[in-house]
Amino acid sequence: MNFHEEMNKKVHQVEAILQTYLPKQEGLQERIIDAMNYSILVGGKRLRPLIMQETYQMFGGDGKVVEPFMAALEMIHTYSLVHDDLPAMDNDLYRRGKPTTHAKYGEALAILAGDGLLNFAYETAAKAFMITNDESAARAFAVLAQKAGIYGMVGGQTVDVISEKEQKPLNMEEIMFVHAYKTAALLQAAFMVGAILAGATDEQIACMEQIGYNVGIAFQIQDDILDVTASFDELGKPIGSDKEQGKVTYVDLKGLKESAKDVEALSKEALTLLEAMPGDHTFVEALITDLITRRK
Ligand code: GRG
Repeated sequence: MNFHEEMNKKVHQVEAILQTYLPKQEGLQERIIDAMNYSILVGGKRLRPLIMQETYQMFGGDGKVVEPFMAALEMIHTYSLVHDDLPAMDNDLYRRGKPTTHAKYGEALAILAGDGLLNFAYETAAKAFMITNDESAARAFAVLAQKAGIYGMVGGQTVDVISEKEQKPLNMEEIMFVHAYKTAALLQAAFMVGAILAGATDEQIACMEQIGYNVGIAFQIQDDILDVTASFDELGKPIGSDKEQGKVTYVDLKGLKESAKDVEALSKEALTLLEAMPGDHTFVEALITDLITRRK
């Protein structure tokens, strides 16, 4: 398998699915819908919907019920980036090499576009209930909502923002909390929702949650490493932003070498857990391996 060719093919398939769930740019609210669709279509690796679809297929799922959840998760991820880039948060003008939503549409529209994406995500996920009567859809919906909310991404972002605004550097335990909630939670949702919809057992779902945790933490440490070692061209956004904001990161506390080792150990453990799961996981394995060495 040529991983990058396969990845490109799958990303195109995911984007075709996403397209079918985007809101139509019409009506008096056309401007906000334009801002929402710009934020989604401006690029991105589509990791979360891709992982969700792969996991669904791995556990034998072959229907369409996963599709509204894939779109919903990417909408939630996109809203989080739009809000994270706002002046009140990271105040970033570039993401994915393009102007951020507030840089292009103004701050008020960017706040509303984020709100619009979050709400539309749940409108979209709810379409799964029109595809199936199976209780797995309700369970998947609950996991998605939990991992995005105060017991997930919003919770992690809050601890991160408070530490930054109050200039109280985080200790290792708090950094791990932020990584687990802010970053890993949505990846856990991707691994878990796919498994739940395909009828995985509770034990298998718990295993997918752990894999999502490992991949999420490894992904975030790698993000911190890239923030000090990559270039603007590689990342499509300014580097050194953590330092500029006075943040203490995992890399500050453990050093580059140890951090890189931890990324590898976490990823290896995720691969071992994956081995015990049914179905074909060749692509997910390659994806996890690719994430360890990513430069963007
Ligand atoms: C505003 C509630 C709220 C949360 C914001 C997403 C986020 C939380 C903060 C962005 C900063 C950051 C380092 C988040 C960690 C997760 C992460 C690395 C997100 C970027 O995900 P990618 O690389 O993005 O999958 P693309 O652009 O490929 O979609």
